[in-house]
Amino acid sequence: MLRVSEEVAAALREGRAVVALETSVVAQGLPPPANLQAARSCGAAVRAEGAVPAAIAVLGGELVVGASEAQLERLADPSRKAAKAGARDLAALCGAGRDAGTTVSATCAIAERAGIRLFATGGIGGVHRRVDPLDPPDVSADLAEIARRRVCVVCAGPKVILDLAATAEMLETLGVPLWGYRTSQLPAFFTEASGIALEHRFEGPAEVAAALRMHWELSPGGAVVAVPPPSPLPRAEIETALAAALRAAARRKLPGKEVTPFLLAALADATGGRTQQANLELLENNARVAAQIAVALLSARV
Ligand code: PSU
Ligand code: MN
Repeated sequence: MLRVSEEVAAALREGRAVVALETSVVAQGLPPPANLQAARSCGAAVRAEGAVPAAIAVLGGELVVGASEAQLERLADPSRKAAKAGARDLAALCGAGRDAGTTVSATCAIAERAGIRLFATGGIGGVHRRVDPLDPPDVSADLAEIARRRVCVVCAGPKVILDLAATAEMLETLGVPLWGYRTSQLPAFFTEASGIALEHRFEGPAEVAAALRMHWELSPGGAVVAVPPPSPLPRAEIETALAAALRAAARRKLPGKEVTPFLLAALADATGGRTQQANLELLENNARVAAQIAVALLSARV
């Protein structure tokens, strides 16, 4: 059912370290040329740590694991209008022969199926803030999917556009471990730490790998490793820009899937592109940490 690249298939067969990468960040999360740049720098960061990157995407109705440079270029081209795939969209998009970037939820589903245990992204989706209390609740499918897939998601916490405290609570409800990587506070994507305390902190890849091994003896589900961003932006400035962006999003009555890309683009505009630069840096950093954990995990079967 999966179209696995030769390189990724060989790595999995030989028991080498593999890191899944999502492509909604390429197709929807970042504009060109940053989107392709992000895909390339994450792939290179994974390789530099001795692991094999596996960019996951839907291309021409196939579930691709290990997208090529040409395939990434195709997803990064806005004129080709790739869809945004959550896990529940995969079967329909394949039936229709479409191209799509995979969100965290879709990437988790496909990575698990491929037997890939580590997955790096920027910031996970979560519980959205509500501007108008009459708006319907908007909770990213990422959370429920992480909960049911045997995948470790390495990220810089939930995206700062979200209700961070509610997202952390929801992960608790779903039984998803939320581990700080060299931090005791929940990171908040490209801003300074959230102030939300994390109960469990790890100092290096070997410790995370040992905890993952144990977790997967106890539970079939996923875990979240939250890594502070390398160049965080000041919280107050981002919150001010975000308040305006949230009001603009509410006025436009955007359909659910368009909310996250709209807010990220609005923050990039409001900060003269600084959020975008910080986003690129944290994506690459997360890819590096995920690769280190994937390598550390090789010393035991999971
Ligand atoms: N990380 C980024 N930028 C992004 C995303 C993650 O740095 O754009 C994507 C992920 O694919 C995530 C999705 O799954 O945004 C969440 O979208 P939503 O809130 O609509 O579920
Ligand atoms: Mn949503």
